Amino acid sequence: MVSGTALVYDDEMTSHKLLWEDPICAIEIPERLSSCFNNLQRYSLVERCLAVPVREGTEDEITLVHSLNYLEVVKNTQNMDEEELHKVSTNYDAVFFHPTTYHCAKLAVGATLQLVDAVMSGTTCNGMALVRPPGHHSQKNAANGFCVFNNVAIAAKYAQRKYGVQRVLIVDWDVHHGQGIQYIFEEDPSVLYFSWHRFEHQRYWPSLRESNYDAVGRGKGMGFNINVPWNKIGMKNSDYLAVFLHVLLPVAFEFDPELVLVSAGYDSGIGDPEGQMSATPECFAHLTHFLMHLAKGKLCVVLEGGYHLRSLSESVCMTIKTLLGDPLPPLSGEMKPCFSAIESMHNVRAAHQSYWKCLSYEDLTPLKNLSTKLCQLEQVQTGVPLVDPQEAGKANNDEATKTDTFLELHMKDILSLEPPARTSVAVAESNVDLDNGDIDELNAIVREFAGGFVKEEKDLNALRNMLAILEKIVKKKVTSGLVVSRETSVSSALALKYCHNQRLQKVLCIFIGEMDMNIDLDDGKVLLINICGKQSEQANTKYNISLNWKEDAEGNTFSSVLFGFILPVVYSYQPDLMVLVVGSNQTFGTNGILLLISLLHGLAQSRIFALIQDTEVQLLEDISKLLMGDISPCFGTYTPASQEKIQMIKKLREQLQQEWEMLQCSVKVPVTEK
Ligand code: X5A
Ligand code: ZN
Repeated sequence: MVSGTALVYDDEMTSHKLLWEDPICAIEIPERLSSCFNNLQRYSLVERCLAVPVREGTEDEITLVHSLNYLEVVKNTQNMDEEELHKVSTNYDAVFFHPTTYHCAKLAVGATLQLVDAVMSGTTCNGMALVRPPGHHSQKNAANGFCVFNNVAIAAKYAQRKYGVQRVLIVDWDVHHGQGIQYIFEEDPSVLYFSWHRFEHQRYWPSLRESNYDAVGRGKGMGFNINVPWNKIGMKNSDYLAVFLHVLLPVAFEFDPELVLVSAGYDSGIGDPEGQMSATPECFAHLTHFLMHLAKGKLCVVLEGGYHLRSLSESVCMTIKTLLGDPLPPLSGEMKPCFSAIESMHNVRAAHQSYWKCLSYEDLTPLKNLSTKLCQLEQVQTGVPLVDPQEAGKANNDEATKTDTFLELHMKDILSLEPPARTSVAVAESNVDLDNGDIDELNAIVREFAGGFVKEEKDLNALRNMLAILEKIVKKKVTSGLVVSRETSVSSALALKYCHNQRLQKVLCIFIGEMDMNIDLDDGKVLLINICGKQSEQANTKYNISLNWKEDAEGNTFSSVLFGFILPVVYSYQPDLMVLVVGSNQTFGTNGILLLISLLHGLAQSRIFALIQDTEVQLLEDISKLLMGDISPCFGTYTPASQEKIQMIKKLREQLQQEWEMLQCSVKVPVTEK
């Protein structure tokens, strides 16, 4: 298995800087890079990565995307004086040149390609390149928006040429639209480009018609360009998560890329003066974690924007920690997308439903009257007071300091939750170390709740050992545990009872297979999701959900139910502990179970207690390897789910989206408006 994380960085890229007064470009400063690196050092993350040296990108590499003519223009800036540099800069929108810009821009390209080489050659599994100047706005013939050469676009073409990669996914989580990348791959179905961006009905820079959701690509590339416009500022963790679950991930799993590149701008994070969004650093850990499940983990993250130094550098650290395999802090904030985000998702899903099987059968019509459009009209009518630029500058400064203070505390909070050593694996027959006092307590629970089942000393021993493992998780001595059971229904009921006695507030129990026992649900303290091949007679309720799912023999259809239903529900619930049971007659398939467990690592600080039926020998081996981090994810080839399955997910979403709000991804349009 390939492991390890590459870090590509060189402080030479800090020499490119703005030499004159320009309020628009003033935020793209060298400290953006150095503060990221310093913070990585503070968290001792640098030494955990493989240091990969930078190099200059060659002319052949740069012209994979840019014209020779434009390359010459940039090259000529090397020997210019300030006046000439200023003059060339004014030929472009929001760009500055410095005598070292050409060199730095070549290093930014080369650093990105070094990262692609490390990952594609199998030297490391994933990695990040910290580069300046950024790339995603630059175009064949033009610099734009602080960007000179399009690092990520060049990397995609390079990987295709050098390694024969067929499909590349580019995820652009920068708060600006990477129109440069869109233009370059618009007609190319081999590169899927996804971008979310502040849009505000085209009022926000770069204010392009083609940044809207209906720009889906052209010619053969139709369906391979996904734009999610944000029509409001203040988007938060749950809005970003919802778009990943309901738009990007289902499509990305269907696309099945062989390499994932991230245009990683952190101006979409809290405190950024450009983005004005509210996503906190751990949100980027979750976004990264999701993407690590594609392309056999081949993930290259490349810095783009990000202008609040503290927010930027904390978010970069969260990204790299996640690439290294550290457990994820829980995602903070209310788990409910805002209405404007739901409208955006609705429209993107509508625009793409004819291109992607995972979105077909949705029967969505794009919304014409967006709620935010009305708001803006009202604002115009009532006359919004004009802001004095000096006052606005002060307000911005206050905001930035407020975010500094907030992040100082917030990072301490979320990182103090770091779980202990990883996994304790035990089979039921083995003896587990117990403190003397605990034995009596555990014996008592077993007698009380499973007395009828215990026929021999062996059974008693097995259940007691199971509880001992569970206890280690509850008392935070280990992160996860695995137990083999002869009778999963009895064991899981007992385990849940134990959790209840321990006063755990929220336990998620996912039971895969046939459950032949009623688990007594204490309202809200347990959320039970039963996945089995049989239709349940009982109607679904908020805390007791039954999913009838039979995985097809070949391929995987489970990603649709994972992203479309299970994860939204589970993220809405935010459990403290997860109990995963694999009983007999499971119909979810090994790959489905492995992907589920792997994705659940983003919740409950990775605390997973797995209970496996003793007949499932192969699964037992795979799950224990997965829990110990010994296998890299590979979840079988995507097979589109049947119409019945997608209709079922849609129905479940409609049924439960008032209770579990992360399920919301479309707007009910009154019949009169259709
Ligand atoms: C890379 C990046 C932003 C340019 C903003 C110009 N560019 N107003 O974030
Ligand atoms: Zn940006």
